[in-house]
Amino acid sequence: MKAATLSVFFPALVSAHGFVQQIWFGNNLVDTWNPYKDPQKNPPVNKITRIFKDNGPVTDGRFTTEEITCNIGRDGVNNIPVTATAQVAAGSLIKFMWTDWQSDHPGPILTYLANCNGPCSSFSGSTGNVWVKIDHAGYDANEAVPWASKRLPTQNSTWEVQLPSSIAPGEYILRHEILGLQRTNKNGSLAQFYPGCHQITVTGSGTTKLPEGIALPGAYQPDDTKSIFLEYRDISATNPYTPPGGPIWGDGGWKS
Ligand SMILES: *[C@@H]1O[C@H](CO)[C@@H](O)[C@H](O)[C@H]1NC(C)=O
Ligand SMILES: *[C@@H]1O[C@H](CO)[C@@H](O)[C@H](O)[C@H]1NC(C)=O
Ligand SMILES: [Cu+2]
Repeated sequence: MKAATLSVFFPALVSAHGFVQQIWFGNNLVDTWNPYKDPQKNPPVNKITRIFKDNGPVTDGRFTTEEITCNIGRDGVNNIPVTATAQVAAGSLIKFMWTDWQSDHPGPILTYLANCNGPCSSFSGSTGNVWVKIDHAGYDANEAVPWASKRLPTQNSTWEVQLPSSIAPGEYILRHEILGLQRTNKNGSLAQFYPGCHQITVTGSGTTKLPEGIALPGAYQPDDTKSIFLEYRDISATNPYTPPGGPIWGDGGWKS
């Protein structure tokens, strides 16, 4: 009874799902799209985050569609560009502040950049190999809590990523995502992707262009038993995990 009442008022806190509610861009804290507060606002808010409908995941049957690009939109309309961007210097430390993240979602945390090649307000991101991974963490046996997403509750639901310092100024989408593997065992249960797209204007004097990356939708496939459909309890120091989306790129080029 009490839990049901609470869930009406605090859906993000009670449910075992989540989204990024604020981001530190260097010393600048920016509120991102809140699907429980922002739709009601009048006049409408203009946040840096492409609108998504709730704190739930993009699951099987959906993650091969454009819903994976920037999460599931409202009223069946996906991946609509916004006009706002957050200004951030190349090389800055970015801190993604998730809603209170429950520890029952073992899996990787992934962050990508796409160059909007002009204003992000006229760039989709749903086609082409435009997504370049700049950070990922999966299962690290050297950590006290090996799964990246299970470490979130131990660090105030915060995840830090360094922007490459060599990238050319301009508008980019910063796409940050958790994949929950708790139900992706061999019996065909559900993968849970929690992506979000945040539009940024990178400043600085860098000259490096992003290389070719991966396509979303496209790179995540239902026959992927290496990174998406597996029994997470089988992963260990001797049976390592490979996050989906390929290698990481940054200053100095491609890394593992
Ligand atoms: C922890 O996260 C909350 C919510 O995002 C934030 O308000 C608070 O400042 C954070 N605390 C620290 C120490 O970073
Ligand atoms: C998968 O299904 C089989 C047959 O129903 C069952 O024996 C097995 O325990 C299940 N495995 C998992 C990981 O749930
Ligand atoms: Cu969940």
